[in-house]
Amino acid sequence: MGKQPTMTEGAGTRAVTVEEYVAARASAGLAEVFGAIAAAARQIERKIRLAGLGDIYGAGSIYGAAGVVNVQGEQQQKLDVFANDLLTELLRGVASVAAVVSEEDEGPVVFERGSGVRDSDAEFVVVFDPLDGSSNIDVNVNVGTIFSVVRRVGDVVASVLRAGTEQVAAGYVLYGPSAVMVMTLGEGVAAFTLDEEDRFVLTAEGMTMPEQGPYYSANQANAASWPEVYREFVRGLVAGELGGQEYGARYIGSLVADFHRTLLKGGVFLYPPTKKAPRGKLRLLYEAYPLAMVAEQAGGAAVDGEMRILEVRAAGIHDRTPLVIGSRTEVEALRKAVLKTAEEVE
Ligand code: FBP
Repeated sequence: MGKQPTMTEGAGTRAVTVEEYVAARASAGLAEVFGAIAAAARQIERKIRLAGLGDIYGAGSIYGAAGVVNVQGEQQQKLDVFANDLLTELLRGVASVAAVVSEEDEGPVVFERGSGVRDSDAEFVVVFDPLDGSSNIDVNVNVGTIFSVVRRVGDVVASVLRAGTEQVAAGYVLYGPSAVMVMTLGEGVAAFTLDEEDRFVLTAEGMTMPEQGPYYSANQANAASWPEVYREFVRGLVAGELGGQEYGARYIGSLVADFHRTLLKGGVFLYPPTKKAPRGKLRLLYEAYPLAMVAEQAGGAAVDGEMRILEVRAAGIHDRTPLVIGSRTEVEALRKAVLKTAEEVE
């Protein structure tokens, strides 16, 4: 994980916050965006950490369904709604943000800027999955927030429906034993850990994903409904056919947690097309694009089976995609196998 980066100031050194890190490398407007995401993440982390106590302190449980079905047709969890409302409100307070697009909302939430804020100031659109891994919220397993920042070019929807290569920043916050924000501005990957003073401080820089890793991660209960090439790929991994590497299986069922392990340890996470979800289950704009940018910036790769995820164009803000992401060796091997199968079919 590398040396603990600090900022030398006078005689002493002190930790670098994510806001300072971004301000030193990008615009003040983007640093404010990260400030709002960090502020939301602090409150979400606290809510999740104390969630089990709700009943005891009579606050009522924050666990469970909110009784509303979201645009995905999923039962919204109370924590989904809490995280979504919080991120939206904190980003509304940032002048450089024109609008947000969330997994939980049908369409973009466009912020009406009062007088004194020029339209051009609102240069960003922030796209996010406020709480990823909903099925794990109530069982105290790691969940996360995933975010992507794009430049607004005229219409908000047109701005976010451009290729993933147009992202100016991306990342996620993992709410685990410690809360960690992993992000990229397009020049490498850095991690920030929530400290006792409630700040996200820099704990790793220039993070790289191993070229090949010891784990594959997939919901194998779906394997019978995967295209044959994916079943054959996993069989080959387990049989040690990819350069003799031995593989163990790991699947948490929270994308952020499964990706974070893959970033640190290497290997591959895959959510192939299934009979139930022939276009994949995971969402392109606020799950695949941001994680693909982090993966590539760390020397890894991400494809939809055939294409580089960052070059896939979305037709709608809630588009889904197959996702194969992780170390370059495994992802390239899978892509080659899928392309070969496609050629044979032609
Ligand atoms: P949301 O919780 O944000 O809807 O995310 C989808 C997700 O929970 C991912 O975090 C995870 O990788 C996947 O779905 C798990 O799906 P499954 O239960 O089909 O394995």
